[in-house]
Amino acid sequence: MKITDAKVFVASPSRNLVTLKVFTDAGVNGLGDATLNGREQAVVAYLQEHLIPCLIGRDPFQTEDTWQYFYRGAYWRRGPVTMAAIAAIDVALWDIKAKALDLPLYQLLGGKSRDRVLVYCHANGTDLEEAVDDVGRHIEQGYRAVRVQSGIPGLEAAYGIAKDGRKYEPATEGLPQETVWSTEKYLRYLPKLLTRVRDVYGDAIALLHDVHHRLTPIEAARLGRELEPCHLFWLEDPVTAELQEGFRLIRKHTVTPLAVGEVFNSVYDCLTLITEQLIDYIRMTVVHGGGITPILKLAHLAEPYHVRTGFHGATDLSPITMAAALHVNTAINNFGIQEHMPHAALVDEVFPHEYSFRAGDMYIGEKPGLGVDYNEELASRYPYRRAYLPVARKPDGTMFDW
Ligand code: GCO
Ligand code: MG
Repeated sequence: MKITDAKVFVASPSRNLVTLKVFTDAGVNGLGDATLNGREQAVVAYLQEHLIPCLIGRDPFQTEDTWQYFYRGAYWRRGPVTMAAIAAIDVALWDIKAKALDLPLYQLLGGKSRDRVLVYCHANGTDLEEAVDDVGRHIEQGYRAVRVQSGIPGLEAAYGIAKDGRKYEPATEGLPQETVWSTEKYLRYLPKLLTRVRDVYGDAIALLHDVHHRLTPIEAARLGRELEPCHLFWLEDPVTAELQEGFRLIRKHTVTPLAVGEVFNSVYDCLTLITEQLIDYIRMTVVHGGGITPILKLAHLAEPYHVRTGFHGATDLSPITMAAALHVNTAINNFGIQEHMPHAALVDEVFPHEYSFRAGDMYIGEKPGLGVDYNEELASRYPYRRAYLPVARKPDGTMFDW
């Protein structure tokens, strides 16, 4: 079998999504997600100008060699743009291989290790009461694991909070939205929020919270310690993670479980975190981590260190990435949890898929390949619109981490 062509589609069916379709001489096609929120066109150019010309004529079954060709074979390597582009190709090739063999993808990754995949949802509110109520609404929908975010008293905008009854979507058109962040206000408020949620809903629900990279290690250590009575499933991205050694300090002071990695794009970003058991859950996912080939290796590396997976699953990861993640989650032993932020109905229409949600779990289905299609005609009615993620500043104007 030979690859004959590859096309990149950029569409905005309620949000920007970049999709790669790879064609073969056997008539089997594969799909890959290449979306990098707020930087979409950089990945498009990387694919069209630099990778696709080298892809034509290759054997789609050689997933390992093709991955190494684009990663190891490149002098300038790593980084989110490069790795999202390589991921799109890798996933499309796995899709082709599984379709050609007439098997659901998970069968090629180790077969079934579980029947269903536990997911967590996002509950949020502009204040404590709203957030507490929203947790209840999600429990009613069947979720057994809930991430809670809330507006912070004294701050106008906070990460993860929906406005005007709409679903939360951080990227907006126009120039980047400027938000103000205060660590002091956040640290004073957060334990009250999570203590309240735990009191209202009891012990049976898994509770999660995303700090979104905004604390220093010692601040994160304080927060983790104060949250210990709440028995969180995890505290996510407590600090920016360029400095892996920073986690030693957090770990020394708290037993609150830690999750990190949605912005990672290489195993080297988390080698210390894993081998020194400084985290409990690794969140690097298929699209930003370079594809199924490296994510599978990462999961296997993490297994003996008691680190489980908790892949990123926000709406900027298309249904192709969700399906790929579910296949990996189904096959590996050290699966922990999967993030589930439902896509808009229009996105689900553009990407008809076999996976489904029931009573707090996702089910992957048995269709050959990934089990996702792409409705090109429908997508073409929604052209790309430039959008940016917000930026954050401290109250005195100093640039900060969003
Ligand atoms: C999460 C993430 C997202 C990111 C978003 C950026 O835990 O789901 O933090 O909400 O902010 O994916 O594009
Ligand atoms: Mg996050």
